[in-house]
Amino acid sequence: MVNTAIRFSENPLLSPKDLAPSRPGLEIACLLNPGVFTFQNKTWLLIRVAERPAQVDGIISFPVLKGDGIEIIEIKENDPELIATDPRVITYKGVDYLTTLSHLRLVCSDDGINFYQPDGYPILQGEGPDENFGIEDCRVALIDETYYLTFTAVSDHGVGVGMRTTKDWKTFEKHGMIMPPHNKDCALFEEKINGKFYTLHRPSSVDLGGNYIWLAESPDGIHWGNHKCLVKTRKNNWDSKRVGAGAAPIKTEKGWLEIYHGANKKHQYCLGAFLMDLNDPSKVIAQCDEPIMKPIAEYEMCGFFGQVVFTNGHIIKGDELTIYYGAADEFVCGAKFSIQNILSLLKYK
Ligand code: MAN
Repeated sequence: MVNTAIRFSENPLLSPKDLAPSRPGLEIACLLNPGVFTFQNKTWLLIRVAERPAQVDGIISFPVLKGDGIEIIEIKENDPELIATDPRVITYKGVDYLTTLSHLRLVCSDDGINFYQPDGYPILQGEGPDENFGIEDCRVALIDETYYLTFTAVSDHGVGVGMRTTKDWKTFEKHGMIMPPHNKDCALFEEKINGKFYTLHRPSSVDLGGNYIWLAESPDGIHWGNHKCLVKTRKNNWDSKRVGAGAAPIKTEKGWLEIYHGANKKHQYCLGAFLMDLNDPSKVIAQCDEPIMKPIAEYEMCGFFGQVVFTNGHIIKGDELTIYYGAADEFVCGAKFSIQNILSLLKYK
């Protein structure tokens, strides 16, 4: 692998102990996968905060949203009807649950390294029956002075993409579920192309097909159609099991550059890149063979779910791309890349 990422020496930038839980009785288990944006000359992260009660021996307990409050579900670890092989999800009596409940929290920074939670901004929680297992992994796209938030909406109905928009980060307009289950990793292009909005997204087709990156277009950024499959998993490769878009595609003179995550059968999550035609993003013109970033640091190898680097937010300054990323599903970290360097690694089709 060509290791193109320069990790922040201050990593992890944020760990679960750095923020306060949202309610009494819960602990923060993971801080991960922030959406990233610039607002009022500061760098902001919209972090996924995953919470659960303090765990006691022999019992798995986790919260789900119920009305305005939460309900704690407790299951004995030795219950024969429990399948708990993945720390992130369990199956009980044939029903799938998440082991943590996630909300989205804003933090900001003057230097992009030291973040704090500012007063006067709300916590974004799941709302209603399509979000009762929480909201996760939000992408933030700024289009014509409106911030578009696209996040994973999880419930017992499935995993889909929810959307809210805001201009001031204090009041939000809800647009409901824009991509029904199973779908996630929805990253809007930050400008229209030939008058249309575009987005990348990741439906999953389990019986035939797989976990592939798709493109969709829209007249208004909310209602999506003309879906096209763009990037598939590659057999025996680092991205053989699933691929999903990171943040908004980056406009370069060579095309739209997308940083994406790929996972293999062993659930190792790496980052890669591909390039779309500037005028017609349904044409993928180049892609990297090798990852541009692999989990190697201790905080990426060991945590809530090890061997993971996952990004869904970045800041661009000239050639410098700063990604913020979730490490081992537990910490928020940062790394810098040269955009030209990433472009030079792509193989044209
Ligand atoms: C997967 C992982 C988890 C996430 C769920 C629901 O299991 O990405 O982190 O909570 O899907 O989206």
